[in-house]
Amino acid sequence: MQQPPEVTLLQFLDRDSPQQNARLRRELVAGLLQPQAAIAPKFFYDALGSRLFEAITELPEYYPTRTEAAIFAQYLPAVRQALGEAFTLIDLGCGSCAKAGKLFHAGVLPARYVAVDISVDYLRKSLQHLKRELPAIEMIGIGADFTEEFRLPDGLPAERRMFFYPGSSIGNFSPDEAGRFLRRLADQIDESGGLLIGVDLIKDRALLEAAYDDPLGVTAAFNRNLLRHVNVLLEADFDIGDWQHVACYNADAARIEMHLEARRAISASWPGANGRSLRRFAAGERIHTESSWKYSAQGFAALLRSAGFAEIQVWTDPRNWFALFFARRAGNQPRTAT
Ligand code: AVJ
Repeated sequence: MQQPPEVTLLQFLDRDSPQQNARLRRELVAGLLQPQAAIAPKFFYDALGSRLFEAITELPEYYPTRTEAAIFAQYLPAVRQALGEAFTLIDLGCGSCAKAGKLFHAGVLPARYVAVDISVDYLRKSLQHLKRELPAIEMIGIGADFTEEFRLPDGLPAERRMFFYPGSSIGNFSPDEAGRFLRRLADQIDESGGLLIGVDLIKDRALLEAAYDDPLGVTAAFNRNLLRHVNVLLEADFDIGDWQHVACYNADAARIEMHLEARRAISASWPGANGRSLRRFAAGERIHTESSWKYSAQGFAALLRSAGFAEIQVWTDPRNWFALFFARRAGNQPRTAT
C-alpha cells in the first residue's frame, strides 16, 4: 500500500473540541437574538455547503471564479515575475488547494507552500494529494481560523513570504475590517514579501444580483443550507421550507447582502440554560447571512496602501469585472503592536 506523502500539519484550532463548539454556539445564539438577526458567513461551509459553493463557481451567472482564472491565465508571466524565486506561498483559506495547484502546474513554483484552512481534515487530504503531484515543494498545513488572531509558525523563513488570498474572500470583511486584516498580513512579512489577492469589482446591479441569485437556485440552496448547519450545531429546529433566499445589491455600501426571509410568522428554538430558548420571527423578517463587498480598483489600491503595502500592481479582465492585485510590503512602515 502506498504511504501518504510527508506533509507537516500544525493545528491551531480543534474544531471538534467542546470549548470550540461552545464558542460557536454562543456566537450563533448571540447573532440570532440580535434585533436584526444575523449568522456569520463562515457557517455556510459544512461539508454540503462547501460542495454547494463549488457548484456556485460553475454557474454561468457566477463570474468571479472563472474571471479570476482567466486573469491568472493571461498574466501568468507578470505574476511569476512579481513572485520571483524561492518564495514561500501562504495560501489563506486554501480549501481544495486547487488554485495554488494550478499555479504550480503552470510553472509558478514556490520553495515552500503553507496552506491555511479552518477545515483541518479537508486540508490534510488536499495537501497530501498536492504533495504527491509536486514532491519537490515543501508543504506545511495549518489548521487555523486566520480571520482571527493567527501567527505564522516559528521557524518559517522571514524572506519572500507571499500571501495568497484569491477569490475575493476579502469581500466578506467590511472595508474597515479588511484594512485591519491586511495590516496584520503586512506585519508578518518583510520588504521582500508581498500579497497576491483577488478582488471583485463594483459593476452593474443586474450582473451582481444574478451572480448571487441564480435561476437554478444553487445560491438559494447554499444560503438555506446554513439553517441545516445551524440545526446541527445548535440542536435548533429551523424549518428550512419556511425560509426564502434574498440577495440584493446595496449600492451605497457597495456590497451584496444575502438574507433569509421568513415566509410566515414562525419561531425557532434550541436548548438553553432553562429549557428551550426561543426566537420569534414575523412574516417577512430576515436573518442577515452574508455581505460581499465590492471595490473599485483605485479604492482597493488605496486600502492596500493604507495597510502598509506599496508597489501595487493590478491586472483585470477586459470587462473590468474582477481584479488581481500584487503588492509588496512598504519599507519603513511602523509595525503595529501585536
Ligand atoms: C467566497 C465570499 C468570495 O462573496 O462571492 C458566493 C461567497 N456567497 N455566492 C462571494 C458566495 C454567495 C463568495 N466568497
